Amino acid sequence: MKNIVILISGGGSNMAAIVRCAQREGWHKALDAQVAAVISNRPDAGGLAIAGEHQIATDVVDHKRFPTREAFDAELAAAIDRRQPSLVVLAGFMRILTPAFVERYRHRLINIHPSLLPAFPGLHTHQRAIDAGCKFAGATVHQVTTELDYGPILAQAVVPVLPDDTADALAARVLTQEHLIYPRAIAQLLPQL
Ligand code: NHR
Ligand code: GAR
Repeated sequence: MKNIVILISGGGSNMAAIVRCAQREGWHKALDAQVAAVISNRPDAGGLAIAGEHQIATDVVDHKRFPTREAFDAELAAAIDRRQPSLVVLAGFMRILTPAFVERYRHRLINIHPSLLPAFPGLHTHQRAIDAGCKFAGATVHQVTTELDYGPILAQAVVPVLPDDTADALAARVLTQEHLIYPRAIAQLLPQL
């Protein structure tokens, strides 16, 4: 069985979309894969309750309890490794990961970023796209490398930026597409793992 571990920091709507797709498409049988655990760096992340409703194991590794990024990442890796993962999925996970962590999960660590990479890596992508006058925005699923928001691209979705768009309105439009492309990208990747 290929175990998928999903890392979240907030609402977990991408995580929920992946879990629902796995159930709907029967990944257990069709892909010999399951979402084995959801891990949050924030104890109050809304996604933890959603995972619980689906009887998925949850863990919290609170970054505020660790003096350095290295110490946090070591504890996070220990929590992940307990689930014997084939794939580690960042889904709205908001802590930058150290090179040692990224190396540990090389080729089995992926992220979804709310921009059309390589445009707008980092934070506040929607406002930056609006400010730049972009006519289109979107989301990117990519393999995580030590360079932030940079690894090989697995999938993208495009949405229009509308006149008088706000960052919130654009974010919601992008998020709808994220929920479609992230489960698809994972289902495509799993047979190669
Ligand atoms: N780590 C590596 N090494 N490479 C990537 O591509 C990563 C990563 C960790 C997270 C997600 C990413 C995004 O999709 C991601 C990709 C957080 C920040 C950030 O600056 C930047 C990019 C991403 C996630 N975080 C602040 C920090 O100091 C904290 C912000 C907060 O806690 O709210 O870590 O956009
Ligand atoms: C998503 O839009 C995701 O792409 C983005 O945060 C949102 C999380 O939503 N990720 C980042 O900005 C990473 N820095 P969710 O918690 O409901 O999936």
